[in-house]
This record gives sequence, C-alpha cells and structure tokens, in this order.
Amino acid sequence: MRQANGISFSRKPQLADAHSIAYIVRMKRNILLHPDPRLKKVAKPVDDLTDELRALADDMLQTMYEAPGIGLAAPQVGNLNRLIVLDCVKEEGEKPRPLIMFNPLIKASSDEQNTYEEGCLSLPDLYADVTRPKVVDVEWIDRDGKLQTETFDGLWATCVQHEIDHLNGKLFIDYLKPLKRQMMTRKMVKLKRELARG
Ligand code: K1U
Ligand code: ZN
Repeated sequence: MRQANGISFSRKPQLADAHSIAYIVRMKRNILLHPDPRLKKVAKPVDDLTDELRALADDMLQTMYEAPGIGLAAPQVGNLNRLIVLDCVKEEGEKPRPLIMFNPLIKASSDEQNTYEEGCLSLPDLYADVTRPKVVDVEWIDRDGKLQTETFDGLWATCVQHEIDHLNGKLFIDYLKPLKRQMMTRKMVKLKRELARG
C-alpha cells in the first residue's frame, strides 16, 4: 500500500485487475459507488418488519461476505431503510457472527477514542484513518423483531458507527480534511468512468 497526503491506497485499479474491484460485478446485490446521490440520503426507520425486508437483510449479508467486507448498510445497495448488517470476526476458523440490525441506535458512546484505518465498499481500495468513540452501546431490532442491546468495542464499535453513518448519508471520507476527501472523490470519479467504458 502506498501513502500520499496521509491517505493510503493501493495502486491504481485497472479493469484487468480482477481481484481489486471484482466485487462490483459478482455479488448478490450491486453496491453503489461514491459519488452517488443515493449515498447522501437519510434512510427512514423500519416500522413494519416484512418478509421482504428480511430477504433484503439476508441478501445484504451474502453480498457483504462475497465482497468481502465486515459491514454493509441498506443505502449502499440502493435501499433507504434503516438496516445494517455486520460481522467483524476476521480470524480464519473462528465462528462467524452475522448481525442484522433494523433501526440501530447508539445509546451511549465512550469518551475514549479509537483510530482505525477505515475502508468502504462504496470506495474500493481507498483507506484513511478515522477517529471515533472506542466503545458504544447500541440498541436495535433483530431479524425476529426482538429489541436487542449490546456494548461494542474495538473494530465492532468502529464498524457499527461506520454503518449507522451510512444510514445518515455520511461516509468515512466526510471525517477527512477537504483536500483528502476531494482526492478520494476524484479517484472514484475516474474509476467509475473507467468501469462505464468497460
Ligand atoms: O460499509 C462498508 O462499506 C463496509 C466496510 C466496513 C468497515 C470497514 C473498516 C472500518 C469500518 C467499517 C468494509 O467492510 S471495507 C472492507 C474491509 O474492511 C475488510 C474486508 C475484508 C476483510 C477485512 C476487512
Ligand atoms: Zn462504508
């Protein structure tokens, strides 16, 4: 990975570079790429947990694993419901822990902060340090319609905050200085142009 202006990124993605952007074309659901106005919208609360929404959640988990990623928010697949999925178990051989959260809400955040080099499936191959509360208490409705609460720490806390940001139309690059954000946006515009050309 190279460094420029504090942003780390891998070499320029080539269309022939199947592994770096392959997930854009081989997933259960397509993931929207920044810049896209749909990624800037605020998602609406789920008040009726239908089978259609459960199916969407299942598709999102499959899409997240296929990408691969550790989280995904409904706006990233073009759906504006407050729904996120995540599984931050990264160790080979460790049991997966898929979580489906409808209407996730942060009830409390620690004063202690944590800096993590974040990525986003809507900005493939681009990473930057983001500082967020280290521990968060989250409340959500699970797939069975039951209210759940849990305290998340470390990567899980970072990921759940990143996904809830997506529900509020916010991307991790919105935490960066304007110049870095513009650089990343320009790279994405270029990538999207190359993908459109085929
Ligand atoms: O929301 C997304 O776009 C998913 C994103 C979640 C995330 C990553 C890092 C910090 C906070 C939130 C990703 O999953 S990017 C891919 C990624 O981080 C990863 C992929 C495979 C293995 C491990 C991590
Ligand atoms: Zn993201």
